[in-house]
Amino acid sequence: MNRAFLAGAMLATLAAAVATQPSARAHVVADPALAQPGSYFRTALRVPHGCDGRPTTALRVTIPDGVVSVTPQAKPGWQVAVAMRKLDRPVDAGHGRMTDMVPGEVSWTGGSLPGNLFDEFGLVLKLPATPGAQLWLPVVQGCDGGEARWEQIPAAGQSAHDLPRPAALIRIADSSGKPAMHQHGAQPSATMPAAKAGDIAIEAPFARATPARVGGVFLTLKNGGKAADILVRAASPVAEHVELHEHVKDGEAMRMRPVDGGIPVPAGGITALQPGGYHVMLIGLKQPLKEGSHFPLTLTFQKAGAVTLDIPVMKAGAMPDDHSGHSGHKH
Ligand SMILES: [Cu+2]
Repeated sequence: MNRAFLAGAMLATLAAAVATQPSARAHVVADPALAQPGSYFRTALRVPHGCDGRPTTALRVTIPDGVVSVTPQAKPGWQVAVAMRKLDRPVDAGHGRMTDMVPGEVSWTGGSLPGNLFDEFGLVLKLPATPGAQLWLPVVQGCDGGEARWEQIPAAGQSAHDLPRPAALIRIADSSGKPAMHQHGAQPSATMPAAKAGDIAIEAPFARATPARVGGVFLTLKNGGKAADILVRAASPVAEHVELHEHVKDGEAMRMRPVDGGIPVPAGGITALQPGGYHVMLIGLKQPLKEGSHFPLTLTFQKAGAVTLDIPVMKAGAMPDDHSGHSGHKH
């Protein structure tokens, strides 16, 4: 066999591989996709490209039955909306609260994502406590002069791989009792980022359980970038107000007060929000923070933008070293 022939054959194989790849990798998917039953689950819909090269200008996702609350990610340049829908009979929305209004659709509109770039649209969803369930999230990707409908749900015995336009999928871990992360072989650890916003990794977030109307959230911010950034704002649906606080010495006493101008995260540096120092203050809690529960918190950085993460509630008086940054685990 001569060299030119071999090279030609290899090129043909390569061309075939490239030609078949787009359908395999180009779907709109939820990532991560494996969740724990009943958890507040942070995921993102990844839009891998435009519609036939045209820019993406809208993304609409239908929220499946069993999801009682959703917090979408704020994205600069996009309007985000949650359309609610009314149920025939009320369901438990968590903490024993009953509701007949649940999220029906989340939409991001008004932006423009170039057809050759990808982006992610984040969501925190309160998932049903149904081990082994599959939640399909139909997505309509609107583009300049067209759309792509990712709405196909496989029938029994069918594989999503056989569908040209499958809906996004969230799988709820089975009843083995193991959290979803363990099933991927990953060990929870304090150095595993709970979330990332641009160059900022957010590690080991936790709140302390409290029966009071105020609570604190603690976490570590690591700036992997070459520019300093500032945590300018925090928000959560569990509290009426959320403030960024610091502890200062007032005579002999320590007192806390809102920080002036946000919490700095130096270029290449680490800023710890910990008891006795910087912290996120939840004021006017709508429910007591119960150990073992979770809630969403959105942090907004001046440069890195906004990110929503899931905050596990640890025992009253918990310190950063008490836990792994992963909910409910004691070591
Ligand atoms: Cu405070």
